Amino acid sequence: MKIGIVLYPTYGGSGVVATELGKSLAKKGHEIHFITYSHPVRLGSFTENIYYHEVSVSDYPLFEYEPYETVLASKMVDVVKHEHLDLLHVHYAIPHASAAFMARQILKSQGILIPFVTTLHGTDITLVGKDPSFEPVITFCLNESDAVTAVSESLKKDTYTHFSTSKKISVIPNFIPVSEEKVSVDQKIRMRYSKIDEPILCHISNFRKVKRVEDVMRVFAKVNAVKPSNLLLVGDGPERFLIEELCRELDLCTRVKFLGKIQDPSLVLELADLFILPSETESFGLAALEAMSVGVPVISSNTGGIPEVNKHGVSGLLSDVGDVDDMAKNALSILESKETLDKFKKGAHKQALEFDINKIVQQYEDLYKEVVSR
Ligand code: GMT
Repeated sequence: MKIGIVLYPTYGGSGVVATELGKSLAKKGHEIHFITYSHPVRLGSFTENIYYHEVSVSDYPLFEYEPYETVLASKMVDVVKHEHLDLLHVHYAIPHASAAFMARQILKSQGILIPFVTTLHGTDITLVGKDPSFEPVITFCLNESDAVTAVSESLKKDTYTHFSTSKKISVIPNFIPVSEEKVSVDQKIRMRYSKIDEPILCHISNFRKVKRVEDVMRVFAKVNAVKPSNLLLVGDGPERFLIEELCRELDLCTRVKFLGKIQDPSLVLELADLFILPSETESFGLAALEAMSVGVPVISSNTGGIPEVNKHGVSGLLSDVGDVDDMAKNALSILESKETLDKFKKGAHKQALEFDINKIVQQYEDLYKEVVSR
């Protein structure tokens, strides 16, 4: 099949999922055309069957805002027409599904039929809770998509709560390549960040408010007070400055390392003993799954789609949002002994296998076939 994938090319989970999906489909022989405004972070260099079409918006002196959606729709029309695509898969309702709708209508007027699949990742749905002015556009996009997927049962439920649509939504969760073999940790590298018997805790995010990185620091402070530990923070974003200040205030700087944005965080995760994800809301929690895939148990909040990924007592432990005391208690209980830690590490890895890339990508392929054959 020839598939156009429209995505946000950034470090965010939706961009990672869309890029890894395209790469995996390309390996299976499909021809993949990424359409977005800059080179997707996880795309890497030349890969067979993969094409990248950049959407560049010129600065129009007359307009205050750049008309990205219009330029994107024009690019989609061009790519579908000249590369003879069978299907468009857009990640996020706005502006990607609305641009896909426009492209589909333009192409229809030229006698070309192109279906589009919309995947909801969360922010487009939760956004409406904050700004209802988007509601009519998103509802319309959901209804007009040839198929809609959501990354968790929780997100599917939220979508029906926020939008008056009866459109069928298929749940296709986030995925990850999971190796059957045990990851062997490079002790030399590990010892640069921790003494031999000290645990390493880790958090990865875009440091948005919704991630509650302050809770990560407070949980870490409580764990470290009982059991000397180390914390690796990966990513960057609006809250980073405040978190660095808090780290100094709590006198934790010798034990906390801010590593910044990292293209492939799996190498950092392999060094860790625990992953902390205390988010306010999370439609899935890809970062937690990435940790679990290398056998790292997860201390998380029990919100949104997280409980569908992190199984309480198996791959980690869950607490109410903001309950840092409970999260610290849970972290210490997992770190209590080598036996308990090993039990959770195995549980995390086993649970990650449920979301192995080979199982999940097949679900997208089946959906594409069904949509194209209609
Ligand atoms: O978490 C973020 O801030 C990034 C965001 C995005 O849109 O890229 O991630 C969302 O999509 C991911 C992939 O489906 C999910 O794993 C994340 O849980 C979801 N983030 C939120 O719901 C806050």
